[in-house]
Amino acid sequence: MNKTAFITGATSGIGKATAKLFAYHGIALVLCGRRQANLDALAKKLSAHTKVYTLNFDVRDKEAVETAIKSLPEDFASIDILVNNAGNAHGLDPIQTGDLSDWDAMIDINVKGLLYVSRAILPVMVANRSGHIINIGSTAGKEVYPNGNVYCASKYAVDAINQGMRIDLNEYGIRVGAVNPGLVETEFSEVRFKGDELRAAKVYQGYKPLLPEDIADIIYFVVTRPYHVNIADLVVMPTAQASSTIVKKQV
Ligand code: NDP
Ligand code: 8X3
Repeated sequence: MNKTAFITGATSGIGKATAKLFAYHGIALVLCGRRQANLDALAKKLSAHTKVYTLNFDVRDKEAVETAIKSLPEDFASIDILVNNAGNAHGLDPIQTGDLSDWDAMIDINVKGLLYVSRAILPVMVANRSGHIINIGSTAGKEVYPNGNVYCASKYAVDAINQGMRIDLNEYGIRVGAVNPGLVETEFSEVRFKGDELRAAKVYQGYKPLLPEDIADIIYFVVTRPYHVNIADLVVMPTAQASSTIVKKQV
């Protein structure tokens, strides 16, 4: 496919799996994240299949976001597909004891970071009168669960931003849609539990969780629909999951 995709959070999990699948289909890639070694390793691997450029910035830093995106070489500057994927949960605590720095991280990364990146890329899409934005939300943005409070709020915000983008960009022919996964086995829980690998592993034990490749398949499906088809909002869970709190586990 003769297109260029800009993927945030490409250093692991859903973003990395999406980068791989896009590369195998010849989509040129701008891969973003903070871990340069991961970006370099992925770029090296995927360069056999497509053109790859890496950008290292923290989505919380609006100047860095703008500078990085402005620095894109001409070959990569005309973005057709933006996958707003960078994000994480930080902590799982009741509201009355939540850690303020965790709250800042979730709002700054999942909400403000997504906005900064979108704002920096949108002028090109508006000028081209075409483009496709895929916002990675969550079932946490559809249903609040115990101790999910601020993470859920950040993903409800992504849901609202997804709708708002679609409305405002309608006249420019830019497609906007969200993919909202349930439980996907990635580095997500390791980050949420601050490196506690045992606690993180337990989240995915006793049932078959989604894999990042499952979400990548869906994102690829979304971007390969004919132009008149916009998948506006999609929720996907493992078969074992019925809601944020109901997961059928083998005991
Ligand atoms: P991972 O932890 O595996 O990946 C998160 C990605 O986000 C990494 O590439 C990380 O890159 C990037 N990232 C995090 N913080 C920043 C930052 N400040 N600046 C730039 N990049 C950042 O988790 P997932 O793949 O699971 O998460 C991807 C998205 O999917 C998130 O938005 C998450 O909320 C969402 N999601 C995940 C689900 C799950 O169960 N796993 C379910 C529903 C939604 P680096 O550290 O290199 O900066
Ligand atoms: C990630 C899924 O259920 O851990 O967004 O919030 S959950």
